[in-house]
Amino acid sequence: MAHRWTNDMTRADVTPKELWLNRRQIMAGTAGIGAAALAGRAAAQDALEPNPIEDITSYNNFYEFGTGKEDPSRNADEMVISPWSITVDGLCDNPGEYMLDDLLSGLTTEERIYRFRCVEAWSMVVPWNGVELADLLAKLGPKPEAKYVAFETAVQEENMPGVRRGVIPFPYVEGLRMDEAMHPLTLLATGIYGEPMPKQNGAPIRLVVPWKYGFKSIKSIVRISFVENEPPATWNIINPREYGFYSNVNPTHDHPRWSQATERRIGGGLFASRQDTLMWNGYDEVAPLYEGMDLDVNF
Ligand SMILES: Nc1nc2c(c(=O)[nH]1)N[C@H]1C(S)=C(S)[C@@H](COP(=O)(O)O)O[C@H]1N2
Ligand SMILES: [Mo]
Repeated sequence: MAHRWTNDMTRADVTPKELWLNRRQIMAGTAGIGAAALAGRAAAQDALEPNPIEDITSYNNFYEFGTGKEDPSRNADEMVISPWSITVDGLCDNPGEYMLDDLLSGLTTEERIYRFRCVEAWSMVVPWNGVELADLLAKLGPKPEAKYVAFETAVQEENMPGVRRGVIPFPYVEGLRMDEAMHPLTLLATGIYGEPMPKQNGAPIRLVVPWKYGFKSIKSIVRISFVENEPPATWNIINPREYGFYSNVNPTHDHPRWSQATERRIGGGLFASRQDTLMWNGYDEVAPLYEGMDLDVNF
């Protein structure tokens, strides 16, 4: 276990399911090109190369702790994460206030290396561990009328300088359509590199939706609600013209103020250069969820 997440991890070190997921990512990103061309293609080359933990924990967005990329690593230490309870409410069979451990008991822990793409056009590769959101939702028993799942972040005013300054409206809220929430790629992550989730990354539990821009991946979750109608989402409330509810990674739909065609991979080294952004962030298997939708309207 100690060596599982070293940076020179080989294919032999990853679980079969993960290997399968990552192989599909690579194939999705390189359809139709040969081995030689593949070697020259950064997006495919780095698909399995996670960023070092130092990158992942020092360049963050977590506005509860300030708007600067270094504010979360500087300020998140004050957040109290134990005990942690989550309120489950709305259209489900098992609402209630649960201690985090009880909520997760019996669920299988997964290890997944995912590309992570921020709407600001930077990206990383992060080795998450956590549970499939689908497994938890199944345990909570969604009623047929539940069409969406809504999430809410903790507000600890005394421990969160960004909340005290009111840099954006809090609590931070997000939501997914039920089929997005049930997709096997969608994780509730409880750690990185096999260690408990660092506070600046959303301890003790945060969402990870790898085909959507980073802001959909809400941190430090204290409420999960099953609802009938599209729930509010923080960036969509702040600026609906720039941030839609779906927020699927889409290189052909530019943000009004900048291009989404390329991205800058955070971190030094060989792959730090700009690279093409892939449709669905490379996770083509989600395309059927949006069949028949106009992605320039439902952006
Ligand atoms: N509660 C909360 N969740 C949040 C944010 C935030 O400000 N508050 N920022 C989002 C944005 S914009 C991004 S890019 C990711 C960053 O996750 P990371 O710091 O783990 O890279 O968290 C998302 N989740
Ligand atoms: Mo972001």
